[in-house]
Amino acid sequence: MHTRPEDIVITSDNSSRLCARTIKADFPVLSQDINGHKLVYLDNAASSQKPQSVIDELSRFYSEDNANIHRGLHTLAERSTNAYESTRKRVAKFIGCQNPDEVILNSGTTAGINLIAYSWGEEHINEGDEIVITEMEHHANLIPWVILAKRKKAVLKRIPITSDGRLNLDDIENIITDRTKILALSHMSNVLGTINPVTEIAEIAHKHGAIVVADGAQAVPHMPVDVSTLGVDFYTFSAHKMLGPTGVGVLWGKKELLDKMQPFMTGGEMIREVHFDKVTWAEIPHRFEPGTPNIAGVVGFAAAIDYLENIGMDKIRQHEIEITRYALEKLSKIDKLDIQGPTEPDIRGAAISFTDHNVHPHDISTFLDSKGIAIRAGHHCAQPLLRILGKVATARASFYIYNDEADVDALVQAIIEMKKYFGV
Ligand code: 7TS
Repeated sequence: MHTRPEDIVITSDNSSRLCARTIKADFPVLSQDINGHKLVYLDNAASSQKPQSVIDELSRFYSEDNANIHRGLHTLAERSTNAYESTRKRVAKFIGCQNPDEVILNSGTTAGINLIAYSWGEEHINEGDEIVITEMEHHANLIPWVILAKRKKAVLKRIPITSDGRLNLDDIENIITDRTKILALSHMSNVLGTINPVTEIAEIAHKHGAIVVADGAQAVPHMPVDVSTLGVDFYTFSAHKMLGPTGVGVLWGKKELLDKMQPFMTGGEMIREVHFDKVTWAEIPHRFEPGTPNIAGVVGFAAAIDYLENIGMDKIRQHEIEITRYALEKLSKIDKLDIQGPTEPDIRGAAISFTDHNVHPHDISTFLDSKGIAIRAGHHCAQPLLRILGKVATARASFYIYNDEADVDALVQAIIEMKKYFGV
């Protein structure tokens, strides 16, 4: 069921393009009709669909290997532990990390950012210190810092956005100062699609002695990411947005920082020695993985990474640049439709937010669903950003490896029909 090199179609301009139709056949959920129409799934920024190989691996694990990890001495326990730990190595390689101990497996991006805000933040943030975020953050990379700033009487500062949805770095030297202890920013915005110049901004933060956390929830599924050259200290992402199971995620952190951090959550399998009056912690990564994790999900995640690597992250990025270019071009021709975010596909991902002058985003989504098209409408867990954009909600179509121009055409056609239906 894996996509093979022969599935990559070479076009006349020599750029390799994905054959989305072949890829689609690997995803059983996509073969169904919704409301009498072939499903067009454009809600990938919320969660991606799963290829048969991931579904099979979950089933295989439960059918053949299932046992708890890091504790049993019997054969199934050993197999489960090996499968779980081999995903850790797989993830490390996928993101360019040399030491798998720097990879903490958890429930998702939200868990990773909360861990840093509590473990690192509790120890290092003091009254009057500055925490810098951006105006385009998802609540997962916003609320933990709002709470930390309140708890510690620290100052929360933010990098503003430009009218075309990029970070405005004009005043960056005044925003990031010697009082800045931490900079937390998204690598790719889930609303605007913007790919932020993380390396450039991280360099400024490091010059002032701050640490840098990047939220890679929208980036890792869609483009090559190499933490060894990105220039950040912590990086977080979620398996479910990159073909993997839900409830699995990754926090990558530099060993020298993780080694010094106290655990955020305590319990089984994260200790060295426990007494009634004293506890010592296990080494990383186990110190930050208390309790029984989503073992099957982690094992299935390796199959998702296999699937993506088999295609190649460079090719995935190229495919999405092309589909984004096509979608922006088509959508921008629709009357009274506003598109958010940068207009150049080279500096953005394939999540495209838009609003109609007359039809509420929820009604857009409901109408599109009646045509079998799944998009998301709402504030996308970025209320402060939506307020800045002057919107209560937007409609958002987000594309992935199994989407092609025909899906864009279906979206555009349905929006045109919707406007006719509402008479606007
Ligand atoms: N950060 C970003 C940039 C995100 O887009 C999301 C999820 C998260 C963090 C949280 O990830 P989780 O896996 O821990 O939940 N974004 C969305 C979205 O845009 N629509 O639904 C979920």
